[in-house]
Amino acid sequence: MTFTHAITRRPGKDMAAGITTSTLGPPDYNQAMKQFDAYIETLNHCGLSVTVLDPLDGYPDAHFVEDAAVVTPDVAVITNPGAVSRKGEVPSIAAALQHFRKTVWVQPPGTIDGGDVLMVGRHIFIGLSERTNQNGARQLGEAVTGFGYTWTPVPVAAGLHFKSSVNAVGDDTLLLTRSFADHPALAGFHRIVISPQEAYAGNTLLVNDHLIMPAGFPDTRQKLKSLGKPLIELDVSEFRKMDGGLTCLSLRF
Ligand code: CIR
Repeated sequence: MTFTHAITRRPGKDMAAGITTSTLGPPDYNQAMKQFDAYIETLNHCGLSVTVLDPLDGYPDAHFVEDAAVVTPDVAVITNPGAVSRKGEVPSIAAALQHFRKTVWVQPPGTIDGGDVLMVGRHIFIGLSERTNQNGARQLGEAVTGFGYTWTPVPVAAGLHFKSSVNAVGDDTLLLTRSFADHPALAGFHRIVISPQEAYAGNTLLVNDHLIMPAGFPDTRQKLKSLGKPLIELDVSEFRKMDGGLTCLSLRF
């Protein structure tokens, strides 16, 4: 899929108040801003026109915009995020997306975070996690099947979201952690399995045939180099401290 646009949001000064399970310590705001600017520059370099929203007061996780919507070429599905503290992020993302797509809203009791949704061609894997429930997955599935998409729910036993561990790095190639390596739903793909000590590198982003990976994972870097695509490493250490990474910092479409 070729992307032309991205929506992002600058981190707020209160970013350290977001949800995290990490023990890496609090993020440094100034460092995070530098990393965010480099991320925007990289998306521009990959050919995207990037909308940068202002921080959203009172929502310290709001720069993880990916969780608030799922954007397909035909429709933008506005999510009902699984974390109560994040539900108020959704209206401003819907407002930004309505310039580009018709919007459909996931209704309670369905919950879904965009981080659980992986689109590979016209198939969508939907992780069932602490944030995404069966009802939310079904609502997303129903919103896109009319446009020729199929979908599969996949239980997420490890990591925050499905895409914390599994991402597409080519049309038929997935980069994944060992816990998903033998999952029957993923068996039809060529699979690149990440070594356990580099699990965070599973959050690698494919944008217009460029691979953007987190810096500091030499073994995964070597494996990805064999795909022959331009490979860009970005330091996202401050976002990692808040359980975030490369995919969650933008909506691409
Ligand atoms: C959260 O726990 O919701 C945020 N601190 C991190 C969200 C990361 N989102 C993503 O990977 N899609």
